[in-house]
Order: sequence, then structure tokens, then C-alpha cells
Amino acid sequence: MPTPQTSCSLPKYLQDDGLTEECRDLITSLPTERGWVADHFFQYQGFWHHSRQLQGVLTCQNHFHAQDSDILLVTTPKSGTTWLKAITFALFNRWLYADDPQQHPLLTNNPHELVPFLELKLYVDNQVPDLTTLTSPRLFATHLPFVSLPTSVKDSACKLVYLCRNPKDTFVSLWHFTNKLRPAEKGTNSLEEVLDMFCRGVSLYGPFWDHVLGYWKASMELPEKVMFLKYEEMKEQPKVQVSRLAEFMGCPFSPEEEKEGVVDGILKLCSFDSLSNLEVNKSGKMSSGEEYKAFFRRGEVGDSVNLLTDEMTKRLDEITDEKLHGSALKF
Ligand code: PAP
Repeated sequence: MPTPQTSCSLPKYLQDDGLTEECRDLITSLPTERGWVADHFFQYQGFWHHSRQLQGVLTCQNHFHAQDSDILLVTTPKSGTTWLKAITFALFNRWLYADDPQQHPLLTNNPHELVPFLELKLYVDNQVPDLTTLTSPRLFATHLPFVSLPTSVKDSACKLVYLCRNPKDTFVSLWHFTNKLRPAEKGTNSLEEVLDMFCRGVSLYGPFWDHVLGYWKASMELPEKVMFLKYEEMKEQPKVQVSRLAEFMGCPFSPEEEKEGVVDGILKLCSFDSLSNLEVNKSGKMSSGEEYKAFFRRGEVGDSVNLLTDEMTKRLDEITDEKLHGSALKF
């Protein structure tokens, strides 16, 4: 059984120094695989996590108390989390900066700072923040699979917005992103090797298909609670999807707002071009060390053709067909 590593050359969020006894004990009993960035992945409740991330999951499960008015953004990694955070933040706060748009927080803050992750930020390192002082509705984000959500999320009336992306582009985006996070001395991950792992379900918060299906089913059973979105649909019909989102979140656009082009304004503010060209996103860093610019690469649908061979594409398509068979979900 591997012992958690303490390498200092890893980004902070992948270091193991702050693990609790509970987490260390748990890790010794969990299935393990080679990680894409850190040395190991551990499988907890059916999904793969790095150890520090797992600590965040446990602390969040133990301490997060959802409120009925909360909105939780849930994504599979690399499916447009940064974009969704920006859009939902802009939607909720659209009245505050209408008179002085230059003061909009999205112009000087990365979306990840404005809508924090539960397990990767608020509850990281076994921190237990006091979130009761935040004004409601509170906006949080997570990559947690449905099965691992804190019980209060399921038991309360809080709403979940789930965003995913076709598995080929998700995989390619993840490959690029994790290569940037790997310590220089480790080099780039072999594409063939990590594709094989992805197909076996061994990826950050994977299996990808189980993650998606968990929320797909929940959105079918509880459409008032879980909204299911795809990155491709957001790209294709941004105005339609953002209007749906505003309605789901309880802040629909008024006819006057529609006329005044408020939706267009939000989409422009949150577009790949606008956000990626802001100074904060070009030169800033997360407190855990990742550069904000790593979250803006190309932002295109179908980008996987630029990296995957026909054989790799076929393999991912076949697995996707097989896994989603009977679910009515298609990518
Ligand atoms: P995360 O899950 O680790 O937070 P996430 O934001 O989902 O990351 O992934 C970044 C992807 O969203 C990148 O995709 P790519 O690698 O295929 O290029 C990134 O380019 C894309 N992205 C970031 N911001 C936007 C945006 N404003 N509009 C559209 N796509 C975006």
C-alpha cells in the first residue's frame, strides 16, 4: 500500500502534508492506481481522487450544511467550470454593477475566486469555514460525483447545476491541463497510457461516464433540483441556455432586460476572449499555485480531432455508446 507522498515540487493542492488520521487510515484501505499528476489516485465511493482532494471530500461531507437557497455548480473537470462560474456569478449579481460595469468583480478576479470549490478550496486541508455569514443565495462549486455529495445537499431544497462535456474534448482538455500541473522533472504523460486509464475510469473524479450518468439520472428524477447542461449546448445556443439557467436559479430575465441586451452583455463579459485577455487571468495564480491562464486554452467544441488518432476516437466513441446505452443521453 503506498504511503501518501510529500513531494514539495507538486502544486500545493496535490501535496499530502495536511492529511488527518481519518484520511490516512481510509487511504490504506482504498484501491489505488497511478495518478496523472500526483503519484497515486485513491478510489473512494467508486471515484478516483488524489489524497489531498480526498481529504477535502471527507471534510466537506462531514461539515458542509446546505441551505435551501444554495446553488451548487457541479462539473466533471474540464467541462467548462470556469465559464459556468463566471456566468452564474454574473447572473446573480447583474443588478449590482449595472450602473458601473467597470467595477464588475469578474474584471479583476478569476471566476474560481468568486465561486469557490467546496472540497478543493473551502474545505481543503481539513479547514471548516463559517459559511453561515455569507449572504444568500450562496453560490458554490464542486466536482463531487452525485453519490458523494454531503447528505444536506440531497436532503435540502438547494439546487444543482450540472455541466458536462463530450468525453473526447474533456479527455483532451484534461490531458493538456494535467501536463501543465506535473512537475517539470516528470515530463508529459503518455497520451496512450492516460487514454487507457481514462477508458478504465481512472481519471480525476472518474469514471467520467459514471459521474455524468449519476447527475443525468438525478436530473430526470428531480428536474426541479438538478439542471443538466452540456458545454456543446452552451456553445451552440448560449442565449437559450443562459436564459434557462437564470430561470432555474430563480432570477429569470425580465422582458425589459431581454430588450436591453442584458443576456448578451453577460455572455460577452464571460466569453473566452474577454476573460482570457484580462490581466488577472493572464498573470494571476490560485493560492494553491495553479496559474489562472491554465484554465483558458482553446475553448472549442471538437478540439479532440487535433490530438486523438482515429483509433483513439473510435475507442472513446465505442465506450461512450456502451456506457450510455439505454440512458437516452447522447454526446
Ligand atoms: P476545471 O474543471 O479544472 O475548473 P474548466 O474550466 O472546466 O476547468 O476547463 C477549462 C476548459 O474550459 C478549457 O477547455 P479546452 O482545454 O478545451 O480549451 C478552457 O479553454 C475552457 N474555457 C475556459 N473559459 C471558457 C469560457 N469563458 N468559455 C468557453 N470555454 C472556456
